[in-house]
Amino acid sequence: MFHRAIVRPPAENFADGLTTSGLGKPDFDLALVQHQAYCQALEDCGLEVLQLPPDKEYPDSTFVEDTAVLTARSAFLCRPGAPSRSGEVAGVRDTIHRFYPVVHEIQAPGTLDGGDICEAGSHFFIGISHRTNEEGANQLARFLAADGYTSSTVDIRAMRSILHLKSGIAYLDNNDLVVMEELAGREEFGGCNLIRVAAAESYACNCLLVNERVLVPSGFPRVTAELESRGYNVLALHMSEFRKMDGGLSCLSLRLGTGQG
Ligand code: CIR
Repeated sequence: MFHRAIVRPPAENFADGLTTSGLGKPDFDLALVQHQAYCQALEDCGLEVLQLPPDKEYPDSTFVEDTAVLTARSAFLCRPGAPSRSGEVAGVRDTIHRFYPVVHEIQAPGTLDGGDICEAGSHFFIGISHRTNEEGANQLARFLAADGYTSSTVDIRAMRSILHLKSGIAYLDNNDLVVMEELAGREEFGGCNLIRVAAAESYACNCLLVNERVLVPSGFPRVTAELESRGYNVLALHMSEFRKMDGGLSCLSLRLGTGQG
């Protein structure tokens, strides 16, 4: 169960962030409205939402998930792989320290983005991407092992369709893993119940279980229907402006579990 989330609303120069989507320039006012609805949804799921101030120095800083990995046992400050985002970590450090007595940090030459880390029960899938390198993955794996977790890596560097591992997978409950068709054959996921998502709806792979609800981006009826048919209580949220900047639902928050902070 989660009881708190850390978010950072987009700054007015949000459109200057990194993107490969080709979907056009995001509308800042609409992004703010969508962000507010996202925060409201988290509150409706029972979370206290801690809003950090918008940070114009880092146009991608609304994607706060990439700056840290939070588990029930520890916190890890990331070392983002995009040079333009490396300064974002300093902006969450104090907040993370407020809630965790022990905070580990990924060290150079390791790089690691939170979007590449998928917690699946007591196991973690760690994406090796153009943002997270093997050194960063190994450092995190060692920290996780010391905490009693297992982990495995999933190399997505050859894929052009996704930025981070969690752009293509989401772990829900009961060993259910939402997975894009392109990743569904990977043996790394052999132990999970796969909920396969066709290419046309693959953006909806980045969905998010928050207590009793699953947040999904709106506009993906097949994924929504599939999750509902499996008994999930789905809540659809408009994400168009964040999608234009390659961001998904999970990227917009850091979630803290019961017992932390
Ligand atoms: C970036 O390219 O870093 C941002 N424009 C999008 C980051 C999305 N974050 C995520 O998937 N965890």
